[in-house]
Amino acid sequence: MKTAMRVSGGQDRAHVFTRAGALVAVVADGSGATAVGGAAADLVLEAVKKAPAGSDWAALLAEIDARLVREGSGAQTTAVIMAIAGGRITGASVGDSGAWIIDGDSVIDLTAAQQRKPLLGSGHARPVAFTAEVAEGRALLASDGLLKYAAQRFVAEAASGPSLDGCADSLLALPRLRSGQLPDDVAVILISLA
Ligand SMILES: [Mn+2]
Repeated sequence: MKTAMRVSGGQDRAHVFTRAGALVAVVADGSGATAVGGAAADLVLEAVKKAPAGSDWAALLAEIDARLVREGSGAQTTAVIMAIAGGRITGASVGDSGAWIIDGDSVIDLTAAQQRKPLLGSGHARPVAFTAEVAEGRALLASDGLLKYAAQRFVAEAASGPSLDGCADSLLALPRLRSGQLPDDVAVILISLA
């Protein structure tokens, strides 16, 4: 499976890797003071990298929530994890980062049932798992810097071009203001499912 990833900076993080035949993708958007929020997002990435490919992702997010509380920095973060293996998608999320399946005009928000608050690090996060069959099209993981500031149909259109890298560039450009500034940091991973 081909992938493309873009991260504008700040406290947003993204990582995608393959292990034991599974593709695993994760986006985290840290909250609070930059260094602290970024560290919380980094912790999510490190935990996902260490987890077995077939992990219970919601349970892993609950563990991360507890671990952030134990560390006592006050750091909080969103997280969305997606694993693709054997024709199935499994994942889990907390916060307002999202995961979509885009196939032409059809958009399925796998994270529609997620709990936007409280975040990981609150000690009260409620991770919600999702599953789907792999079909045609593309999977998108993104922080709210994209999903909150660009209309769904424009995101779907930008994600559907012929070149995955071109699509990732287009997605990063979507929320950009006329001044050239981004209203929020953006992390995006695009995965070709075909
Ligand atoms: Mn954000």
